[in-house]
Amino acid sequence: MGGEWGQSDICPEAAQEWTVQVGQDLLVDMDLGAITKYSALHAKPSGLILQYGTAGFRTKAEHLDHVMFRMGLLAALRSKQTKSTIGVMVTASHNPEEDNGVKLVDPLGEMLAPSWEEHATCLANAEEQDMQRVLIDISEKEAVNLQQDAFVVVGRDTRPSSEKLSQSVIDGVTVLGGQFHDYGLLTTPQLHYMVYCRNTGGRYGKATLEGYYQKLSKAFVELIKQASCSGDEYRSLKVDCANGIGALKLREMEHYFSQGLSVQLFNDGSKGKLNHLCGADFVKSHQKPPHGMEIKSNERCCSFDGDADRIVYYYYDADGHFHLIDGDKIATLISSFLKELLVEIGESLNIGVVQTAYANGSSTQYLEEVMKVPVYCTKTGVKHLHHKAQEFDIGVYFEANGHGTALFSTAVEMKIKQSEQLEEKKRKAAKMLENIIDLFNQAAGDAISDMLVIEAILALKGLTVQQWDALYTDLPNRQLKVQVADRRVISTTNAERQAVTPPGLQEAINDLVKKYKLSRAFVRPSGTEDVVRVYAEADSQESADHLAHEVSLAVFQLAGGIGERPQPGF
Ligand code: NG1
Ligand code: ZN
Repeated sequence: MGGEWGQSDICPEAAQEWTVQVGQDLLVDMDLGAITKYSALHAKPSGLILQYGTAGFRTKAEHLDHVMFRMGLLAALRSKQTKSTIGVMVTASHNPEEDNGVKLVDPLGEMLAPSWEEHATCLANAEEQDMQRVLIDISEKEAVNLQQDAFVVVGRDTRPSSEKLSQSVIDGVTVLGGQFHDYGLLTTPQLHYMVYCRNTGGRYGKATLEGYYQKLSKAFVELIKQASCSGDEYRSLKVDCANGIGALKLREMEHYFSQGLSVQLFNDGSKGKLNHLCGADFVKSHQKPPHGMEIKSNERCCSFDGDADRIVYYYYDADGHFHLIDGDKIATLISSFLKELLVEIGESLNIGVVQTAYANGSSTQYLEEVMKVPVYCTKTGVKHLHHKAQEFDIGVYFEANGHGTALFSTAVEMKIKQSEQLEEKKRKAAKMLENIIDLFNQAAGDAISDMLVIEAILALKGLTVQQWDALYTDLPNRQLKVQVADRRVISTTNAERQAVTPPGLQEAINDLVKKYKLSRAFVRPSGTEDVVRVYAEADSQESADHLAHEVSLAVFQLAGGIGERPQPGF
């Protein structure tokens, strides 16, 4: 779009002001007339303020049209600045079907850089008449060469609102002269994968769904071939797809890997509502199985979340008890396996596990004391974990909710290349590691990829789901939400494990924690919902529940609780 300044709808006073404020070049390079015209078609409801949170913008879908258009604009700017393909994903993950959201994906498939998150918030919240100024400010601050080409790839989940909203993103990209590729329906991690492939000249893989399916399935089938028959011999798995995109993509993919694993899909979107009484978030937070799935004792089952970037496993034992295997136990299985492989290859490469404050205390203890693997704690949100994991030769990161992956440094890849000269046993282990690396989605936590990694490891180690679960016993825990007038009154430190404000809150939590054995509790404002989250663990479920309730009351009293006081019982 090479239009000129001052066309159609821009008010002359504003035009004058711009001419003084911004260099002539910017005026020529940005078709402000077109931006104004299109922006009016995606008008911002006046007064609406949103924050680029832990995973982008998220709220009721009907409030998001202007945000989508503006994130299209921003993605085009980011693409021009980085001279790379940028991704935009339209999804609200595990949130209810009526919600939606958007996040930008940076060149190596990573979450958007923090300074650009701030730009995103400013741009999304600018009132209509200020939007252009904010856009130009960002371009100036970030020294964006507007003549540079822009390329943006777009993906969306299965929400009814997603198709129209992704079209608004595309409107934003094109009004800044950007090119785009609309992948249509994709899981969030598939979009991250596409961005990574496109910006690494195809070295990571082919930026198509076929490329993704083939890369992962080939690695998986190779691994399974090396497994001797023990553990759960007939490899089959029940998958709850949260009535979301995971069902569509797993169905497309299953025939690629069916010789190694047979999957049975539930909550595939043909009847139920997205994330309603099912999916990884439901199973993890309620610590019970999803609706719509029949489970026999000792059957291995897993749940994806609504955009298939999280996974948790579970089963019923012979006595009818439900066992949840969450992200912590997944990280333990994976890091133990990788560590053993390194030992077999005889390499001194380092390995680290990254968790958040939500990691169960037993998992941290097991990793540090039994596995002798160093563990690090970061703030909630995968971008923090991902960043920390990049510091290791092999960095395994998982949130307790099942969002995570493993990252491998170039040093690891070099060692594998050199393994040709090694003796047979070491060479075999190196080959295994090579396939495991291919099977992980290193751009983002990925339910499909993680599921195949877990299935491969269980097969290779000859482990049943019960044996995996028995690695350690989780401390009973409870998560609650408290409504407050303004959750920003709570600030935290020490990777969110301690509250700094409001005054007196941390002291109150300390006193409560002292009343219980093996206990721990913390609070933090959510980055995706307008609530304060409370976490507590203790030696029994009753104690964890009591502690969580007492901490909720402290939050309610000291941090401006609104509505009904938290009630005991769950
Ligand atoms: P918030 O709402 O900031 O707690 C939640 C999850 C995060 C992360 C994001 C993005 C918990 C306690 N929090 O963030 O781990 O996954 O959503 O989806 O599970
Ligand atoms: Zn998700």
